[in-house]
Amino acid sequence: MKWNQLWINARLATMVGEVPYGTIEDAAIAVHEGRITYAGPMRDLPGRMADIAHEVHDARKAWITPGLIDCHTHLVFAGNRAAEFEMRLQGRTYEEIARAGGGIMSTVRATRAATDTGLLDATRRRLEVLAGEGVTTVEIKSGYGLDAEAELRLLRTAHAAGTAANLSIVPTFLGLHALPPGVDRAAFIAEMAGPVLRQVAQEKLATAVDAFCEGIAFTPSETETFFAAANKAGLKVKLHADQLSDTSGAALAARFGALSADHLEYTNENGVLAMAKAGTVAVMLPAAFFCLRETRLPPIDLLRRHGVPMAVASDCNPGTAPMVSLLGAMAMAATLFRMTPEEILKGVTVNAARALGLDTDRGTLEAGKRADLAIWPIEHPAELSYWLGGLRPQAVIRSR
Ligand code: DI6
Ligand code: FE
Repeated sequence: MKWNQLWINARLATMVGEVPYGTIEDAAIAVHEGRITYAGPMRDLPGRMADIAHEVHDARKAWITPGLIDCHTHLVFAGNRAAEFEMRLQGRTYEEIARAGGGIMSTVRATRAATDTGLLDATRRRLEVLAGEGVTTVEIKSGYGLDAEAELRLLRTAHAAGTAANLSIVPTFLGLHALPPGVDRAAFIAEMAGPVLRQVAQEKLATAVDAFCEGIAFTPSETETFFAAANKAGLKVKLHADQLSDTSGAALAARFGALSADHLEYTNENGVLAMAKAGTVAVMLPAAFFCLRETRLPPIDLLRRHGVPMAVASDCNPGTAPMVSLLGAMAMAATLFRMTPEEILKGVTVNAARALGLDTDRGTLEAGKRADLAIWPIEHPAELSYWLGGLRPQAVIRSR
C-alpha cells in the first residue's frame, strides 16, 4: 500500500510521550485516507520515499502540530453587544446588565429574529476565521434560543455551518443558559430536561449538554435535574462552573462524570479533587476573564498538583468573549493564567480532544489518529502562545 501524502524534514509536536511537546526532530509524517499512518523519525521510514507515498512534501524544518481544537464556543448567534460593552466601560457590571434583561437575553432576542441564512452565514464565517488559525475541530454550544424550536434550530445550524465550512464540529446542547423573562422556572427546566433533550438525543443533534450554574442563571439543584436527564438519555455533560462565584459547580460536574468543567475561577480545592477523581478536564477560558476584568484566577496550581488535565478554549460569544481566535486565547492563557506554552498547546490538542470525548480519535500525532494537521512557520512551539496576532499556519491538512 502506498500512502496518499508524506511530509519529510519536519519537526513534530506529537503531544504524546515524556519529552516536551512530544517532539520528534528530523521527522516524517504520512497520511492515508484521512488517517495518520506514520509519525516518527525519517530514518525509520519503511522504504524509499518514492516507493511509499504518492505525494512527498519537504516541510523544510517547519513544525507540525495536531490540528487545533477549540473545545468551548458559543458561535451560533446573531447581533452583537457593543452597547453593553460601552455600559461596562462606564462602570456597570455584567451581572447588573444581565439582571436588567440585557446580557444573554439580548442575544437571544437577536438570534431568534435572525433568518436561517443570516444565522448560518454568521456562524460559517466565524468557523472560517478559526479554520484560518489551524483549528480543525470546533465545539459549538446552543443556548441563545431558549425555547424548544429555537434551541433545536441552533444545533441544526451548527451542523450545517460545519458542513459549509468543511470543519469538524461538535455540538453541545446548552439548554440551561438563562431563564427567559415571563417563563416559569420549573416549567422551563422540565421542558429542556424532558422533550427538548429527548429530541436532541433522538436526532443526534448533540453529544453532550451544558448548563450555566450561577447566581444569575441556574442553581446547582436545577443543574442536577438537567444532568440526570442527560445521563439517562445517553448524553455526556459539561458545565459552566464557578465562573462568577463558588457554587461547588466543579464538584457537581464531577459527580455526573462530566467531560469538562469550564471557567473555574472560583473553584475550591474540593472541586479540584473531585475533578481529578472523575477524570474531568478543566477548560480555561482566559478571554472571558480578560473581558470581565476578573481578578480571581482559576486554581491553576491546584489543578496541576492534583493532575487535572487542562484545556484552553476561546469561549467565543458576544457577551464575555467577542474573540474569534483560539491563538488569542492561547496568548491570554500564558500571560493572564501563567500556563506554560506546553500546557497551553496540550490544552488545544490532546486535552481539548479529551474535553470533547474524542481523545482516542484526535488531538495527537500518532498512527491511527485522524489526519488533522497544522504546519507552522515557527522556530519553536512556544511561539504559538507568544505572538499576539499575525501568526497563521502555512498549511492545514483536514481529514474529511
Ligand atoms: N458564561 C459565559 O461566559 C457565556 N455564557 C456563559 O454561560 C456568556 C454568554 C453571554 O454573555 O452571552
Ligand atoms: Fe461559555
